[in-house]
Amino acid sequence: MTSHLQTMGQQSGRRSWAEPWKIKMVEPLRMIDRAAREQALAEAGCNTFLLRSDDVYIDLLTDSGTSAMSDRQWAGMMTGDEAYAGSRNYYNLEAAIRQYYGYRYVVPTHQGRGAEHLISQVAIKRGQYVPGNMYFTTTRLHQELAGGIFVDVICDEAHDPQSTAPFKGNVDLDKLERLIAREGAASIAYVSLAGTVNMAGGQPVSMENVRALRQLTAKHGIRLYLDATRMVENAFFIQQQEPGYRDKTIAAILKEFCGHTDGAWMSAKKDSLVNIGGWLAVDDWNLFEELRNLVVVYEGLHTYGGLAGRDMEAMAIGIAESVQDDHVRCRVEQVRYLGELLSEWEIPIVRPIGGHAIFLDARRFYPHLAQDEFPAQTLAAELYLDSGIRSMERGIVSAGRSPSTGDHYRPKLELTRLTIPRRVYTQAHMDVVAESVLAAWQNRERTRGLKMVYEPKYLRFFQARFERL
Ligand code: P71
Repeated sequence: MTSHLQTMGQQSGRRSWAEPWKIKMVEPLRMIDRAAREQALAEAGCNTFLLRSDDVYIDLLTDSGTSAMSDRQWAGMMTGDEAYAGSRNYYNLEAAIRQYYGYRYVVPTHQGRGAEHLISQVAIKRGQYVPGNMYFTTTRLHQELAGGIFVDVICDEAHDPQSTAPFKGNVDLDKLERLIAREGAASIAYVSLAGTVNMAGGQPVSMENVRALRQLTAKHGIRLYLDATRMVENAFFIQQQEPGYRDKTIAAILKEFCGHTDGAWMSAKKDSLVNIGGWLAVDDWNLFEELRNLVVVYEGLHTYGGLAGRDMEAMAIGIAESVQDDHVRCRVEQVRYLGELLSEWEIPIVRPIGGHAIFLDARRFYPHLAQDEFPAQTLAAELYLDSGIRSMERGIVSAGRSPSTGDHYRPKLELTRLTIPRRVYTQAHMDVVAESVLAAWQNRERTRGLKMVYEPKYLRFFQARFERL
């Protein structure tokens, strides 16, 4: 062949692979011009959460609730049993969770934070510690609202965007042991473990780590609960990277991993390919009784938890689809494709490339900006101005303030997240995104920061407003 053009596979010296689906329905995209984007961004207080989605071209704000459902899921929606109590779809959901995650008792919730609320209220006593592998915004807030004190026990590598350790989501067992020795096992509510740690860049936890963690917590009689939101993607990394797992299916790895924990909460809006939904599942009957009593106060009866029957059906089907090996590979490899392009162009991103998103290292885009000038928020604004692409700040704004000192938490990681919805965008979209990031990178030295002009009390990143300096 004389052509210089190479397929994706040829570029990496292998046969190409493609999405394990074809497209049956499309949703037109709209791109407004630069002047309109300037105006939209100003009206949004330079906060991408406050943009109207009609003003967004490629929406990489989040992979939460933004995935495309399959024809089977849509067909399932038509079989919704909208009974107030005992809906058939609840039992289908329960069966899917038992089959694929392995927990016995299931409480549906409207989404992940509904489940976080319940487990935090039931399992935390005021003043107890909740060690976890890096905070997540809503998770930590519910733990704190229940009177818990979050303690970060993730390995140090997780806080270093340039460390290429393969399992940067791992708990540092020494940190946890020191906490137990200092405070006593009785002062620890439970260990809060997340699969593919979101705020660290979608970094996985190894099977070896969860096994060791299980041993340690069991020795001290401490419960271990899992944030299973992106656990399927975590299972893929175990399959690809951990010795002994190459020949196991994602489904088998998922179940083995969950088997080392006492229960899990889930935002099904991610892995499970639905637009809304979540759950909480445990093995302990007494705990379950408390949870399903509390769910009726905040979410709805324990057989719908704030969801319509049709939503539970879509979730049950989505769970089964989500653990298919070809689906997960395609999903994670698409993220990797975007990341490798950016890396090739020497644009600083968190390495290794995580499961659900590319995290741009805003500190290295804008070394001239202080953290109080919100580098990651600035980069999100710049990307939107360049091309209408929407990303999300994951730095000092997301970290919020310490409830005890009132000062900003100052995370080491100052990141802008390009989050890829599942089964929604194509490789061509990824190319357009990469070129927009390149434009922001080339303009980095001329870029000025932001000041915060409005700060809400809870989860400030959602509604805070900024002005350009
Ligand atoms: C994400 C989200 C959605 C979100 C939440 C807060 C701020 C910005 C965006 C939600 C998660 C998550 C993990 C690991 C629990 C939740 C809450 N992530 N655990 O990444 O990633 O679930 O949104 O269904 O309530 O954009 P919920």
